[in-house]
Amino acid sequence: MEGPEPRAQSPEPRACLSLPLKFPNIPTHCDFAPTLRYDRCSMTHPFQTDDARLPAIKDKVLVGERLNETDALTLYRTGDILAVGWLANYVRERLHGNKAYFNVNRHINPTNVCVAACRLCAFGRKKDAPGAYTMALEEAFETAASGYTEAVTEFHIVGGLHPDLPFQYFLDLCSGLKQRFPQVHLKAFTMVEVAYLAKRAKLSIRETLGQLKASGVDSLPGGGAEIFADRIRHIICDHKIDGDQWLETAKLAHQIGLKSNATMLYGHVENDEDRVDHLLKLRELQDETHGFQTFIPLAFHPDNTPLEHLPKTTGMLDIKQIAVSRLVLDNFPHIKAYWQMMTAKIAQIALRFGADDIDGTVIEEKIYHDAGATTPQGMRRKDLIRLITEAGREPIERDTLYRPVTRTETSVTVAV
Ligand code: V47
Repeated sequence: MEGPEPRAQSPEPRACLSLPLKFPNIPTHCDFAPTLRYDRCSMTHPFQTDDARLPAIKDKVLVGERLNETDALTLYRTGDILAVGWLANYVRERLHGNKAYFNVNRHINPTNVCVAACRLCAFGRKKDAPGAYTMALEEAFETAASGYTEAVTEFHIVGGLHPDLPFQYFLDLCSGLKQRFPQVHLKAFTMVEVAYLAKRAKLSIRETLGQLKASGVDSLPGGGAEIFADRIRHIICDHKIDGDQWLETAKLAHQIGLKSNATMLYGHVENDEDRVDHLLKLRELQDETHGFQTFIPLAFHPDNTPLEHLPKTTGMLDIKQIAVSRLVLDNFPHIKAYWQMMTAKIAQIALRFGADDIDGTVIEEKIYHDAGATTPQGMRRKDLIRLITEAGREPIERDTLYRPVTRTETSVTVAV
Protein backbone atom coordinates (compact mmCIF):
# COMPACT_ATOMS: atom_id res chain seq x y z
CA MET A 1 0.00 0.00 0.00
CA GLU A 2 1.34 3.41 -0.87
CA GLY A 3 0.96 6.52 1.19
CA PRO A 4 2.39 8.15 4.25
CA GLU A 5 3.42 6.26 7.35
CA PRO A 6 0.61 6.05 9.89
CA ARG A 7 0.85 9.13 12.03
CA ALA A 8 1.30 9.17 15.76
CA GLN A 9 -1.89 10.05 17.59
CA SER A 10 -2.20 13.74 18.35
CA PRO A 11 -2.61 14.73 21.99
CA GLU A 12 -6.04 14.61 23.55
CA PRO A 13 -8.32 17.52 22.66
CA ARG A 14 -7.63 20.52 24.84
CA ALA A 15 -10.03 21.42 27.57
CA CYS A 16 -12.53 24.19 26.99
CA LEU A 17 -10.75 27.46 26.34
CA SER A 18 -11.56 30.44 28.49
CA LEU A 19 -11.88 34.05 27.43
CA PRO A 20 -10.41 37.10 29.11
CA LEU A 21 -12.39 38.69 31.90
CA LYS A 22 -11.46 42.17 30.79
CA PHE A 23 -13.85 41.84 27.85
CA PRO A 24 -17.37 42.15 29.15
CA ASN A 25 -20.44 40.43 27.72
CA ILE A 26 -18.59 37.21 27.18
CA PRO A 27 -19.02 34.15 29.34
CA THR A 28 -15.78 33.26 31.10
CA HIS A 29 -16.04 29.76 29.72
CA CYS A 30 -17.16 28.90 26.24
CA ASP A 31 -20.04 26.48 26.13
CA PHE A 32 -18.60 24.31 23.44
CA ALA A 33 -15.98 21.77 24.43
CA PRO A 34 -14.17 20.65 21.30
CA THR A 35 -14.44 16.93 20.78
CA LEU A 36 -13.08 15.08 17.82
CA ARG A 37 -15.94 13.28 16.17
CA TYR A 38 -13.94 11.22 13.73
CA ASP A 39 -10.75 9.23 13.85
CA ARG A 40 -7.73 11.36 13.26
CA CYS A 41 -6.84 11.76 9.68
CA SER A 42 -3.98 9.40 8.99
CA MET A 43 -4.47 8.34 5.38
CA THR A 44 -4.95 4.65 5.44
CA HIS A 45 -6.42 4.21 2.00
CA PRO A 46 -4.14 3.85 -1.00
CA PHE A 47 -3.90 6.32 -3.84
CA GLN A 48 -6.23 5.22 -6.60
CA THR A 49 -7.05 6.67 -9.97
CA ASP A 50 -8.28 5.62 -13.37
CA ASP A 51 -6.65 8.68 -14.98
CA ALA A 52 -3.45 7.37 -16.57
CA ARG A 53 -1.78 10.79 -16.26
CA LEU A 54 -1.96 10.97 -12.48
CA PRO A 55 0.38 8.20 -11.22
CA ALA A 56 3.44 10.08 -12.58
CA ILE A 57 2.32 13.20 -10.72
CA LYS A 58 1.75 11.13 -7.60
CA ASP A 59 5.35 9.82 -7.82
CA LYS A 60 6.62 13.39 -7.89
CA VAL A 61 4.43 14.48 -5.00
CA LEU A 62 5.48 11.58 -2.79
CA VAL A 63 9.17 12.41 -3.17
CA GLY A 64 8.61 16.17 -2.92
CA GLU A 65 9.56 16.87 -6.54
CA ARG A 66 8.31 20.14 -7.96
CA LEU A 67 5.34 19.97 -10.35
CA ASN A 68 5.66 21.68 -13.72
CA GLU A 69 3.22 23.59 -15.91
CA THR A 70 1.98 20.45 -17.66
CA ASP A 71 1.38 18.71 -14.33
CA ALA A 72 -0.58 21.71 -13.09
CA LEU A 73 -2.74 21.76 -16.22
CA THR A 74 -3.38 18.03 -15.84
CA LEU A 75 -4.51 18.54 -12.25
CA TYR A 76 -6.99 21.21 -13.38
CA ARG A 77 -8.28 19.07 -16.24
CA THR A 78 -8.64 15.65 -14.68
CA GLY A 79 -12.08 14.62 -13.57
CA ASP A 80 -10.62 12.61 -10.70
CA ILE A 81 -11.11 15.12 -7.89
CA LEU A 82 -10.60 12.46 -5.24
CA ALA A 83 -7.17 11.56 -6.58
CA VAL A 84 -6.16 15.24 -6.72
CA GLY A 85 -7.55 15.64 -3.21
CA TRP A 86 -5.57 12.64 -1.96
CA LEU A 87 -2.36 14.21 -3.23
CA ALA A 88 -3.16 17.67 -1.84
CA ASN A 89 -4.12 16.17 1.50
CA TYR A 90 -0.87 14.22 1.55
CA VAL A 91 1.13 17.46 1.15
CA ARG A 92 -1.08 19.32 3.61
CA GLU A 93 -0.58 16.65 6.27
CA ARG A 94 3.14 16.41 5.57
CA LEU A 95 3.37 20.14 6.33
CA HIS A 96 0.84 20.57 9.12
CA GLY A 97 -0.23 17.16 10.37
CA ASN A 98 -3.75 17.41 11.69
CA LYS A 99 -3.63 21.11 12.58
CA ALA A 100 -6.06 23.56 11.06
CA TYR A 101 -5.56 27.25 11.74
CA PHE A 102 -7.98 30.08 12.38
CA ASN A 103 -7.72 33.53 13.92
CA VAL A 104 -9.83 36.09 15.72
CA ASN A 105 -9.82 39.06 13.40
CA ARG A 106 -11.86 42.04 12.32
CA HIS A 107 -12.14 43.55 8.88
CA ILE A 108 -12.08 47.33 8.59
CA ASN A 109 -12.84 48.94 5.22
CA PRO A 110 -12.18 52.65 5.77
CA THR A 111 -13.68 53.69 2.43
CA ASN A 112 -15.43 52.16 -0.54
CA VAL A 113 -14.72 55.17 -2.73
CA CYS A 114 -12.59 53.94 -5.60
CA VAL A 115 -11.33 55.39 -8.85
CA ALA A 116 -10.64 52.00 -10.41
CA ALA A 117 -14.16 50.85 -11.41
CA CYS A 118 -13.08 47.22 -11.78
CA ARG A 119 -15.63 45.04 -13.52
CA LEU A 120 -15.04 42.30 -10.96
CA CYS A 121 -16.06 44.48 -8.04
CA ALA A 122 -19.39 45.36 -6.41
CA PHE A 123 -17.82 47.15 -3.45
CA GLY A 124 -16.21 50.24 -4.97
CA ARG A 125 -18.23 53.44 -5.59
CA LYS A 126 -17.53 56.75 -7.25
CA LYS A 127 -17.21 59.57 -4.71
CA ASP A 128 -20.71 60.96 -5.18
CA ALA A 129 -22.50 57.70 -5.89
CA PRO A 130 -25.24 56.42 -3.59
CA GLY A 131 -23.78 54.24 -0.86
CA ALA A 132 -20.30 55.78 -1.04
CA TYR A 133 -18.71 56.21 2.37
CA THR A 134 -15.43 57.27 3.91
CA MET A 135 -14.81 56.86 7.62
CA ALA A 136 -13.44 59.73 9.63
CA LEU A 137 -10.48 58.48 11.66
CA GLU A 138 -12.51 58.44 14.89
CA GLU A 139 -15.16 56.40 13.14
CA ALA A 140 -12.55 53.87 12.02
CA PHE A 141 -11.26 53.62 15.60
CA GLU A 142 -14.81 53.08 16.87
CA THR A 143 -15.38 50.41 14.23
CA ALA A 144 -12.20 48.68 15.37
CA ALA A 145 -13.32 48.78 18.99
CA SER A 146 -16.80 47.49 18.19
CA GLY A 147 -15.38 44.17 17.03
CA TYR A 148 -13.03 43.82 19.92
CA THR A 149 -15.19 41.77 22.25
CA GLU A 150 -13.46 38.48 21.48
CA ALA A 151 -9.97 39.91 21.95
CA VAL A 152 -9.16 40.33 18.29
CA THR A 153 -5.53 39.67 17.34
CA GLU A 154 -5.68 41.08 13.79
CA PHE A 155 -7.23 44.02 11.97
CA HIS A 156 -7.53 43.30 8.25
CA ILE A 157 -7.70 46.73 6.61
CA VAL A 158 -8.46 47.27 2.93
CA GLY A 159 -10.46 49.80 0.99
CA GLY A 160 -10.99 51.58 -2.30
CA LEU A 161 -8.52 53.81 -4.16
CA HIS A 162 -9.79 57.14 -2.87
CA PRO A 163 -8.82 60.07 -5.12
CA ASP A 164 -8.64 62.69 -2.34
CA LEU A 165 -7.70 61.07 0.96
CA PRO A 166 -4.12 62.11 1.72
CA PHE A 167 -1.41 59.57 2.51
CA GLN A 168 -1.32 61.07 6.01
CA TYR A 169 -4.87 59.76 6.63
CA PHE A 170 -3.61 56.19 6.20
CA LEU A 171 -0.52 56.79 8.33
CA ASP A 172 -2.70 58.33 11.08
CA LEU A 173 -5.18 55.46 10.79
CA CYS A 174 -2.45 52.90 11.43
CA SER A 175 -0.62 54.81 14.16
CA GLY A 176 -3.96 55.59 15.83
CA LEU A 177 -4.97 51.94 15.78
CA LYS A 178 -1.58 50.85 17.13
CA GLN A 179 -1.85 53.40 19.92
CA ARG A 180 -5.31 52.19 20.92
CA PHE A 181 -4.78 48.45 20.28
CA PRO A 182 -1.03 47.89 20.67
CA GLN A 183 -1.27 44.11 20.74
CA VAL A 184 -3.34 43.83 17.55
CA HIS A 185 -1.50 42.97 14.31
CA LEU A 186 -2.28 45.35 11.44
CA LYS A 187 -2.57 43.44 8.17
CA ALA A 188 -3.24 46.40 5.97
CA PHE A 189 -3.45 47.55 2.35
CA THR A 190 -3.18 45.43 -0.78
CA MET A 191 -0.30 45.89 -3.23
CA VAL A 192 -2.78 47.82 -5.38
CA GLU A 193 -3.53 50.29 -2.59
CA VAL A 194 0.16 50.69 -1.76
CA ALA A 195 1.00 51.46 -5.39
CA TYR A 196 -1.85 53.99 -5.57
CA LEU A 197 -0.83 55.68 -2.30
CA ALA A 198 2.75 55.92 -3.61
CA LYS A 199 1.55 57.53 -6.84
CA ARG A 200 -0.62 60.07 -5.03
CA ALA A 201 2.04 60.88 -2.43
CA LYS A 202 4.71 61.05 -5.17
CA LEU A 203 6.88 58.61 -3.27
CA SER A 204 8.63 55.45 -4.38
CA ILE A 205 6.89 52.21 -3.50
CA ARG A 206 9.75 51.32 -1.16
CA GLU A 207 9.45 54.66 0.68
CA THR A 208 5.66 54.30 0.88
CA LEU A 209 5.95 50.81 2.34
CA GLY A 210 8.61 52.05 4.76
CA GLN A 211 6.36 54.85 6.04
CA LEU A 212 3.39 52.50 6.37
CA LYS A 213 5.55 50.07 8.33
CA ALA A 214 6.79 52.87 10.59
CA SER A 215 3.17 53.91 11.25
CA GLY A 216 2.25 50.40 12.45
CA VAL A 217 1.54 48.16 9.46
CA ASP A 218 2.78 44.68 10.37
CA SER A 219 2.01 42.76 7.17
CA LEU A 220 -0.02 43.00 3.95
CA PRO A 221 -3.11 41.07 2.87
CA GLY A 222 -3.12 39.22 -0.43
CA GLY A 223 -5.82 41.06 -2.35
CA GLY A 224 -5.70 42.74 -5.73
CA ALA A 225 -3.64 40.04 -7.44
CA GLU A 226 -6.72 38.83 -9.38
CA ILE A 227 -5.19 37.05 -12.41
CA PHE A 228 -1.81 38.29 -13.62
CA ALA A 229 -2.40 37.68 -17.36
CA ASP A 230 -2.84 41.06 -19.12
CA ARG A 231 -5.56 39.71 -21.43
CA ILE A 232 -7.76 38.91 -18.42
CA ARG A 233 -6.79 41.94 -16.36
CA HIS A 234 -7.95 44.18 -19.21
CA ILE A 235 -11.41 42.67 -18.87
CA ILE A 236 -11.82 42.42 -15.10
CA CYS A 237 -9.71 45.26 -13.68
CA ASP A 238 -8.19 47.37 -16.43
CA HIS A 239 -7.36 50.39 -14.25
CA LYS A 240 -5.39 48.52 -11.63
CA ILE A 241 -1.64 48.02 -11.59
CA ASP A 242 -0.61 45.16 -13.83
CA GLY A 243 0.56 41.75 -12.67
CA ASP A 244 4.27 42.63 -12.81
CA GLN A 245 3.69 45.74 -10.68
CA TRP A 246 1.72 43.69 -8.14
CA LEU A 247 4.59 41.20 -7.93
CA GLU A 248 7.20 43.97 -7.74
CA THR A 249 5.32 45.67 -4.89
CA ALA A 250 5.08 42.35 -3.01
CA LYS A 251 8.81 41.83 -3.54
CA LEU A 252 9.62 45.26 -2.11
CA ALA A 253 7.37 44.62 0.88
CA HIS A 254 9.14 41.33 1.56
CA GLN A 255 12.52 43.01 1.17
CA ILE A 256 11.76 45.51 3.94
CA GLY A 257 10.60 42.73 6.24
CA LEU A 258 6.84 42.82 5.74
CA LYS A 259 5.26 39.42 5.18
CA SER A 260 2.25 39.26 2.89
CA ASN A 261 -0.37 36.93 1.54
CA ALA A 262 -1.30 36.32 -2.09
CA THR A 263 -4.65 35.69 -3.74
CA MET A 264 -5.99 34.61 -7.11
CA LEU A 265 -9.46 35.47 -8.34
CA TYR A 266 -10.87 32.55 -10.34
CA GLY A 267 -14.17 31.56 -11.90
CA HIS A 268 -14.74 34.49 -14.31
CA VAL A 269 -13.19 34.75 -17.80
CA GLU A 270 -9.82 33.12 -17.13
CA ASN A 271 -8.80 29.69 -18.38
CA ASP A 272 -6.67 26.92 -16.92
CA GLU A 273 -3.50 28.32 -18.53
CA ASP A 274 -4.11 31.73 -16.91
CA ARG A 275 -4.51 30.10 -13.49
CA VAL A 276 -1.35 28.05 -13.90
CA ASP A 277 0.57 31.11 -15.08
CA HIS A 278 -0.60 32.99 -11.97
CA LEU A 279 0.44 30.20 -9.60
CA LEU A 280 3.84 29.76 -11.23
CA LYS A 281 4.60 33.49 -11.03
CA LEU A 282 3.79 33.49 -7.33
CA ARG A 283 5.93 30.38 -6.81
CA GLU A 284 8.84 32.01 -8.62
CA LEU A 285 8.72 35.14 -6.46
CA GLN A 286 8.38 33.06 -3.31
CA ASP A 287 11.57 31.17 -4.23
CA GLU A 288 13.30 34.54 -4.18
CA THR A 289 11.78 36.27 -1.12
CA HIS A 290 10.06 33.65 1.05
CA GLY A 291 7.81 36.52 2.10
CA PHE A 292 4.42 34.99 1.33
CA GLN A 293 2.69 33.27 4.18
CA THR A 294 -0.63 32.15 2.78
CA PHE A 295 -2.27 31.68 -0.58
CA ILE A 296 -6.00 32.34 -0.77
CA PRO A 297 -7.90 31.37 -3.93
CA LEU A 298 -10.92 33.67 -4.22
CA ALA A 299 -14.03 32.52 -6.11
CA PHE A 300 -15.58 35.24 -8.24
CA HIS A 301 -18.96 36.48 -6.96
CA PRO A 302 -20.71 38.10 -9.94
CA ASP A 303 -23.80 39.67 -8.31
CA ASN A 304 -24.05 43.47 -8.64
CA THR A 305 -20.94 43.62 -10.83
CA PRO A 306 -20.80 44.41 -14.57
CA LEU A 307 -19.99 40.71 -15.01
CA GLU A 308 -23.12 39.48 -13.29
CA HIS A 309 -24.15 37.48 -16.34
CA LEU A 310 -21.35 35.02 -15.52
CA PRO A 311 -22.25 31.89 -13.61
CA LYS A 312 -21.07 31.42 -10.03
CA THR A 313 -18.34 28.92 -9.29
CA THR A 314 -19.39 25.44 -8.21
CA GLY A 315 -18.30 23.56 -5.12
CA MET A 316 -16.27 21.21 -7.30
CA LEU A 317 -14.21 24.03 -8.81
CA ASP A 318 -13.71 25.63 -5.39
CA ILE A 319 -12.39 22.38 -3.95
CA LYS A 320 -10.22 21.65 -6.95
CA GLN A 321 -8.74 25.16 -6.80
CA ILE A 322 -7.68 24.60 -3.21
CA ALA A 323 -6.13 21.22 -4.04
CA VAL A 324 -4.24 22.39 -7.13
CA SER A 325 -2.92 25.43 -5.25
CA ARG A 326 -1.60 23.21 -2.46
CA LEU A 327 0.18 20.98 -4.97
CA VAL A 328 1.67 23.67 -7.21
CA LEU A 329 2.64 26.21 -4.53
CA ASP A 330 5.11 23.88 -2.85
CA ASN A 331 6.95 26.80 -1.23
CA PHE A 332 3.88 28.45 0.35
CA PRO A 333 3.48 27.42 3.98
CA HIS A 334 -0.29 27.84 4.08
CA ILE A 335 -3.36 27.49 1.85
CA LYS A 336 -6.45 29.25 3.13
CA ALA A 337 -10.03 28.19 2.46
CA TYR A 338 -11.62 31.58 3.19
CA TRP A 339 -14.96 30.52 4.65
CA GLN A 340 -16.68 33.85 3.89
CA MET A 341 -15.97 33.40 0.23
CA MET A 342 -16.49 29.65 -0.25
CA THR A 343 -19.08 29.11 2.52
CA ALA A 344 -18.33 27.47 5.83
CA LYS A 345 -19.46 24.09 4.52
CA ILE A 346 -17.13 24.00 1.53
CA ALA A 347 -14.28 25.48 3.62
CA GLN A 348 -14.71 22.63 6.06
CA ILE A 349 -14.40 20.04 3.30
CA ALA A 350 -11.42 21.93 1.88
CA LEU A 351 -9.56 21.11 5.12
CA ARG A 352 -9.33 17.58 3.69
CA PHE A 353 -8.37 18.73 0.16
CA GLY A 354 -5.23 20.72 0.85
CA ALA A 355 -6.28 23.70 3.00
CA ASP A 356 -4.86 24.16 6.50
CA ASP A 357 -6.51 27.50 7.37
CA ILE A 358 -10.05 28.87 7.22
CA ASP A 359 -9.37 32.54 8.13
CA GLY A 360 -11.14 34.03 11.11
CA THR A 361 -14.09 35.63 12.83
CA VAL A 362 -13.99 38.53 10.30
CA ILE A 363 -16.93 40.22 12.12
CA GLU A 364 -17.98 42.53 9.32
CA GLU A 365 -17.31 41.45 5.73
CA LYS A 366 -18.33 43.91 3.00
CA ILE A 367 -16.60 43.09 -0.30
CA TYR A 368 -18.21 39.67 -0.82
CA HIS A 369 -21.55 40.69 0.62
CA ASP A 370 -21.85 43.58 -1.83
CA ALA A 371 -21.26 40.93 -4.52
CA GLY A 372 -24.01 38.64 -3.32
CA ALA A 373 -22.33 36.39 -0.74
CA THR A 374 -24.91 34.58 1.37
CA THR A 375 -22.54 33.64 4.19
CA PRO A 376 -22.90 35.37 7.57
CA GLN A 377 -20.81 38.54 7.89
CA GLY A 378 -18.84 37.06 10.75
CA MET A 379 -18.50 33.93 12.84
CA ARG A 380 -17.89 33.40 16.54
CA ARG A 381 -14.67 31.84 17.70
CA LYS A 382 -16.43 28.82 19.12
CA ASP A 383 -18.19 28.17 15.80
CA LEU A 384 -14.89 28.21 13.93
CA ILE A 385 -13.56 25.71 16.44
CA ARG A 386 -16.59 23.52 15.90
CA LEU A 387 -16.26 23.69 12.12
CA ILE A 388 -12.64 22.54 12.29
CA THR A 389 -13.26 19.92 14.92
CA GLU A 390 -16.11 18.39 12.96
CA ALA A 391 -13.76 18.10 9.99
CA GLY A 392 -11.62 15.84 12.20
CA ARG A 393 -8.87 18.45 12.43
CA GLU A 394 -7.24 20.02 15.47
CA PRO A 395 -8.17 23.71 15.74
CA ILE A 396 -5.20 25.96 16.40
CA GLU A 397 -5.86 29.61 17.05
CA ARG A 398 -3.03 31.56 15.47
CA ASP A 399 -1.99 35.17 15.16
CA THR A 400 -1.34 36.64 11.71
CA LEU A 401 2.20 35.24 11.71
CA TYR A 402 0.91 31.75 12.58
CA ARG A 403 2.16 31.82 16.14
CA PRO A 404 -0.16 29.91 18.48
CA VAL A 405 -2.46 32.07 20.58
CA THR A 406 -3.28 30.96 24.10
CA ARG A 407 -6.26 32.36 25.96
CA THR A 408 -6.59 32.27 29.73
CA GLU A 409 -9.19 33.87 31.98
CA THR A 410 -7.17 37.06 32.18
CA SER A 411 -5.09 37.29 29.06
CA VAL A 412 -4.46 36.41 25.46
CA THR A 413 -0.89 35.26 24.85
CA VAL A 414 0.92 34.79 21.57
CA ALA A 415 3.77 32.30 21.63
CA VAL A 416 6.78 34.04 20.07
O1 V47 B 1 -8.73 42.20 -3.77
C1 V47 B 1 -13.38 41.80 -5.08
C2 V47 B 1 -11.55 40.18 -4.41
C3 V47 B 1 -10.25 40.76 -2.65
C4 V47 B 1 -14.87 40.40 -5.72
O2 V47 B 1 -4.87 38.22 2.83
C5 V47 B 1 -13.76 39.69 -5.24
O3 V47 B 1 -5.68 37.02 4.46
C6 V47 B 1 -14.83 37.74 -5.68
O4 V47 B 1 -8.01 39.83 -0.67
N1 V47 B 1 -15.91 38.35 -6.17
C7 V47 B 1 -10.33 41.19 -1.21
N2 V47 B 1 -13.74 38.37 -5.22
C8 V47 B 1 -10.34 40.00 -0.28
C9 V47 B 1 -8.95 39.52 0.01
C10 V47 B 1 -8.71 38.67 1.20
C11 V47 B 1 -9.76 38.04 1.81
C12 V47 B 1 -9.51 37.25 2.94
C13 V47 B 1 -8.24 37.12 3.45
C14 V47 B 1 -7.19 37.78 2.82
C15 V47 B 1 -5.82 37.67 3.40
C16 V47 B 1 -7.41 38.55 1.68
O5 V47 B 1 -11.49 40.23 -3.02
C17 V47 B 1 -10.02 41.79 -3.70
C18 V47 B 1 -10.45 41.06 -4.93
O6 V47 B 1 -9.42 40.23 -5.39
N3 V47 B 1 -12.87 40.58 -4.87
N4 V47 B 1 -14.60 41.71 -5.60
C19 V47 B 1 -15.98 39.67 -6.22
N5 V47 B 1 -17.03 40.30 -6.76
